[in-house]
Amino acid sequence: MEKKRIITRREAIMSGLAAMGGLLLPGCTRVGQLPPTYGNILRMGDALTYAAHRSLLPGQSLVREYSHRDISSFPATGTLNPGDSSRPNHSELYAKLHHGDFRDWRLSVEGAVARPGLYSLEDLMRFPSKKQITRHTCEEGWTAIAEWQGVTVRRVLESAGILPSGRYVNFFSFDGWADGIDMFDALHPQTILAYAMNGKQLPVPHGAPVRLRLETQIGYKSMKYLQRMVVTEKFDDHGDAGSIKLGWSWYNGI
Ligand SMILES: Nc1nc2c(c(=O)[nH]1)N[C@H]1C(S)=C(S)[C@@H](COP(=O)(O)O)O[C@H]1N2
Ligand SMILES: [Mo]
Repeated sequence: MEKKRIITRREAIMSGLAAMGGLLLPGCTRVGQLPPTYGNILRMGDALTYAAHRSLLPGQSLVREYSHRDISSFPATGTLNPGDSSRPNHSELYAKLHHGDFRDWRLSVEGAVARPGLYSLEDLMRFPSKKQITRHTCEEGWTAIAEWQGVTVRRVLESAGILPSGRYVNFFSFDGWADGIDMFDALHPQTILAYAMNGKQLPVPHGAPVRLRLETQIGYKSMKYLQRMVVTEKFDDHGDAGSIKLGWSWYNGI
C-alpha cells in the first residue's frame, strides 16, 4: 500500500470534478437533476428530493455538528453481528476476522480506480483522521447523536485514483447488503469510513471494524460491516441485495 503513488490533490479534484460534471452539467445527455432511479413509479419522490438537493442546496453544504454534551444513547439496529452462527446467512469469514480482532480484515477498493487495492485497518488509520459529532436519523423514526472517527471516503478514493469515468461508489457488507451513492455524496467532506465511535474502537453491533457514515442521507445508507468499495460508471440498484426491493429510496437526503 505504501509503495503506491499517491495521487496529487489536484488530480483528485480534477477527476472528482469530471465525475461530478457527469451528474451536474446542464444540457448534458446524462441526467443531471434526476436520480438514477427515475422512471420507477414507486420512486417518484426520489426525483423531488434529489433535484432539490442537487440544484437548490449550495454544493457540498455541511450537516450540523454537535458538541460532546449532546452525545446520546445510541441503539444498534438491523444486523448486530454478521458472524453470529444463529443467523440464516451468517458469515464464517466475518466470525474468523472478528476472532482475530480484525487484524486480517481488508477493505477492497475496486472498479473505476487507477490503483485497486486492499486496505487494512492500519492503512485506513494512517490517513488523516476526521472526527464528527452528528445526528443519525433512522427511517423507523428515532434519532441519536454520536461521535464518529475515520477517514474520508474522498481521501481513500484519492489514494486509489478515481478514473474520470467513475460516477458512483458502491458498498458491500459482510451481512450481504449492497448499496451505492453518487460521487457528489462520496466526495462530501463528512462522508467517512468510520473505525471509532465515541472515542472507542467501533463496536461489533455498530458495524465493526469499519462502517460508512453518510451524514447527508438517512440512517440505512450508512452501511455497517464494510467489505468492498467499488467505483462504477453506471448506476446499479443491486437487485435483491439492494435497498430498493424493500421499498426504500436509493436517494434519501436529510
Ligand atoms: N450492513 C448493514 N448496515 C446497516 C444496517 C444493517 O442491518 N446492516 N442497518 C442500517 C440501519 S436501518 C440503520 S438505522 C443503521 C443503524 O446503525 P446502528 O446499528 O449503529 O444504530 O445502520 C444501517 N446500516
Ligand atoms: Mo434505520
